[in-house]
Amino acid sequence: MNIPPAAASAPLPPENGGELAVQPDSAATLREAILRRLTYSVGKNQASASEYDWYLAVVYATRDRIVEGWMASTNAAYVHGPKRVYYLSLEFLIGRLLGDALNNLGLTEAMRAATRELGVDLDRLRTLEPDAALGNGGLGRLAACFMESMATLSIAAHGYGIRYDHGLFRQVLKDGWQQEYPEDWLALGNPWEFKRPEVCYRIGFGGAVEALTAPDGATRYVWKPAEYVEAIAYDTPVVGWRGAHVNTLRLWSARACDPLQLDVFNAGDYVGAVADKMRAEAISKVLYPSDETPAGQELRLRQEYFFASSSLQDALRRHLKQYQEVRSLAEHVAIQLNDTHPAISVAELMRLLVDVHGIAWDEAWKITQGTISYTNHTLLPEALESWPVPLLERMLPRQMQIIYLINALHLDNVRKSGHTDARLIAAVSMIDEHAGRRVRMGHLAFIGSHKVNGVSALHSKLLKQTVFRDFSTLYPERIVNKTNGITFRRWLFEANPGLTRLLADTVGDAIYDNPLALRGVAPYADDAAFVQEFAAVKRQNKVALAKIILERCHVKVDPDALFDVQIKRVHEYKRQLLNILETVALYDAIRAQPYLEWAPRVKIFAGKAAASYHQAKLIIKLANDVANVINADPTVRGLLKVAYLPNYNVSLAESIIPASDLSEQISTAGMEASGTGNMKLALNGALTIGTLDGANVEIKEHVGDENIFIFGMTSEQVAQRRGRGIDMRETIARSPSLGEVLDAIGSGVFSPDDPGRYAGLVDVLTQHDHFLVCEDFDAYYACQRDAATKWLDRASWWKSSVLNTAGMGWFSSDRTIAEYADEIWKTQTQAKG
Ligand code: NBG
Repeated sequence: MNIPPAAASAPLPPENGGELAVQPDSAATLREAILRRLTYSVGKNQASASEYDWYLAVVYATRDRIVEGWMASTNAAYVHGPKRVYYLSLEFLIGRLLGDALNNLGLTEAMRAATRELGVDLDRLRTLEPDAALGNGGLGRLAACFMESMATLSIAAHGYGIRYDHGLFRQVLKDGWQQEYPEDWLALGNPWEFKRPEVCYRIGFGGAVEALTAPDGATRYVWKPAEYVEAIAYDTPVVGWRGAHVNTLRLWSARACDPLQLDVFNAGDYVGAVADKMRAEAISKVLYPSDETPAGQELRLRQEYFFASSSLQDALRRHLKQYQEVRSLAEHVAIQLNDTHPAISVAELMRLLVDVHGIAWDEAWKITQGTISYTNHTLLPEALESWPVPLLERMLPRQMQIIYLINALHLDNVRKSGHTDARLIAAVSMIDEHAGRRVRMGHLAFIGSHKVNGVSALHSKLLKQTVFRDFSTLYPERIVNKTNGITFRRWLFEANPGLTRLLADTVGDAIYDNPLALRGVAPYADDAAFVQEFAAVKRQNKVALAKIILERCHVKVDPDALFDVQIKRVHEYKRQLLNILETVALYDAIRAQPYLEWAPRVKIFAGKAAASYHQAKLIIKLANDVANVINADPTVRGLLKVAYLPNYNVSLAESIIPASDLSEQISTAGMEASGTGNMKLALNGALTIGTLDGANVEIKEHVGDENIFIFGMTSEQVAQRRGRGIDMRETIARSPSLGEVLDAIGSGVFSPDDPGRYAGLVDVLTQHDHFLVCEDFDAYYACQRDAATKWLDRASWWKSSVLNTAGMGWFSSDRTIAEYADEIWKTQTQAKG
């Protein structure tokens, strides 16, 4: 085969769109490769090939270039024995892979040329790839960024998750109401993955535990599950920057052990014959929605155990193959639990070590704690998982026994260390006795880990003060911080090739490998020629987004207006409502004082609400109702437009982010663990308007106080304000503008078809404003006016915009991963290239 190995000893030329060096023969080689794949893998010739056939041929040709590097990386891990990292995550929000793969292999331009010669357009083909939406939001996207950074840093890592048949739902806005439709990313197959039917584990559920006495008098516990499901592996190679290292994302699909019950089928009950199969395979059918009601919880727990057990069995198998014994696991393996979803791993690893591999309890516990670490992603009480004890007892009886024993030993230790206070003991127990007995998965993950981390400095501090306060007293060294990051390959190089080119032309190619090199752009913030080009790139991106807005929202927007964006999951704590109220207040002000110099503004929203989250869906409807009224009002004279882009996903984010001027990060302080959209937007030159929450605090430190708009209560003030009650009548009485806005919304100005639609919503804001929208309103409104003033002084705006891009290098996920590697996993990273 004349395919060059992906592993490059010399750095490949930078490849980021535009006029980049293309090896004259590489386009020709690629063209041949595409044609070969079109013939032999797709089974078509040029004359009969559809666009999708071409897409497949291009993916296969690209994938071929990854595979040899993949094998080399996989073999190297067996030969050199670096510590392996297993990243266990129930979500991977990958988006599209073709752009990523080409970019990281340095083949974008060669492929563009090759496809052009074949009469097809690469950019068009890229849009045919469905978004792999195996996640709900930031947590899943973080896992995807981390996979790419781990490959870039040549860490021998595997991602483990579930291959959901249906990822996050497709959002349609019907008359402004969110409707959910199943997403079908696998409908046309998935050319990136390799099915590994031989990698198959039997996962048990239910049944009973038998205690057997061995000849030496020791007791052994044998779990006899009532039911088994098979976990089948599907592997996707993840190529790092410059193709130097390739890791594996292994996703599990559930399969019934028996395809059907033949006797039932032969008796004529065709549906009954496949009932067991349906039940088994339901495990990997759909991504579990976040913020969901208790319904379907049992299935969720089955998902968690299914993927935790198969991943651990697989990791142990690999370890045994390499080292022939399991005792050295903690020395060679680090397992990272992405939130509590995989927390049952603590009990399962103990079961595998003790029951299956015959390791004594105490040693097994040392191994488990030495291997596992856990990342917490939220302080929201409703998102802290716990499972009813009876459910665990029924579904996972042996694991429940193990949890009880872990808990008993843990509480013994607490007492022995002199803490006998009943409140503390109850607080650190793994069993919550309050509302029916429940197992606290966060506690289990904490106890089973050697390190626990939060995802921004503020979040980690609050973790120590709130959710894990008592644990933090008992184990002061355990909680550490790892501020999130984003992969610049996707969120700068691929999403914004124009800006990338300008940055590289200005400060050199170092930016491709060293994100901190972006600092070199800072001196150009006052350079008129540079700023003009910087602004021109932004404008071009805004023209492209304006086209998308016109197509999808039927709203015409002016690319020279300020693009003010809030793109994220819709949740009350993220306060899209605050943004909508400000929009209405601005609308009123523009009409009341038309003679003032208003900064023309487009408010852009995108985001999905959990299907069962009625309040969030009502907020989406309100944004759309407000948009309809404002967009249709001639007295506004185009000074304000509102657009709600439907079906927010990774690919849409890649179009919106490079075109944004102002980034809304306005959560109630103390509630957003980190945020990562805030980083993507600032990197692309958007100025943040935000509260001192999550990573906003650190963004402020890196871009400078002059270049960010901070408003509102701090997390301490939020706690104090809530302590005084959350009835806002007095607050509203003090703010005439807010009062008017609430009256207008509550009385149906924006919903003439149903004037009472928002009365309840306004009542909640007035009397039970848990997220303190009203309390922060005036500060937010004033801060928005500051932003508008700055926008009108364009030189000042662009200066801040450039300084945002220049200051964001630290937020590369390479930095985050290097910190995990050094301080938590104790594994080596390798320089890129
Ligand atoms: C989310 C937080 C975000 C954070 C991401 C990634 C969950 C449970 N948490 O603020 O809300 O950026 O995790 O850490 O989805």
